[in-house]
Amino acid sequence: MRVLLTGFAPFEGSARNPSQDVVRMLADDPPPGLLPATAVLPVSYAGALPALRAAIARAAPDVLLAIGLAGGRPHISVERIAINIDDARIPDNDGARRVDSPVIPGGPAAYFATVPIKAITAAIRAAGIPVLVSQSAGTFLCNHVFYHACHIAAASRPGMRVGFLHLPFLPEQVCDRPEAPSMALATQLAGVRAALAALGRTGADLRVAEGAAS
Ligand code: PCA
Repeated sequence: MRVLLTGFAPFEGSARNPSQDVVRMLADDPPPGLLPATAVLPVSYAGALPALRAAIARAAPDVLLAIGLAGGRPHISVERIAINIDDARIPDNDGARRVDSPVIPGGPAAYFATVPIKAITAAIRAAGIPVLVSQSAGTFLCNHVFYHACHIAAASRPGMRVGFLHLPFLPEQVCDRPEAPSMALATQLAGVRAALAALGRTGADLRVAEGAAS
């Protein structure tokens, strides 16, 4: 199984992004039997897609697992759905801001992740790490890249499965607001390792409920 892991650069004034840290650590110390290709994408509407395309062309992956930060969530999120909208509270790292514009004009309203999200969630939970299936990857660069990745798979790489994980803040990112939830880097890394192990084990997904009641 050829795996491409992507993370994102820091954004919104922070010096860190746990997705970048985790991807770099997995490049340096890959799981047994898996040599993932890795890339850190810029938090930039102009730059993210070319970087993603280049990484996919280089790696020709069977599975693309993209990873980003969802600051404020207390758990790892296994994203179910990418939607065709950019609508951001903040500008990207180039100062560009998008409000209510489609990621791809004329594209489908949404794509579902094509990795087994329930099996991944179960594996992360079995490792003792807080995790939920998430029904929204937001409407900023993470959803933007997730949508583009799904679109590339649908349009030209039918063999490539696509998934997205959102990670919490690192403790170092919330020192000055200790009420904000965070998760140690080692725990985040263990969660992504558990997700990769699940990808290696399963093609079909588990049929267990994870959805929200409201
Ligand atoms: N998180 C942002 C963009 C980059 C990242 O790591 C998001 O959730 O859209």
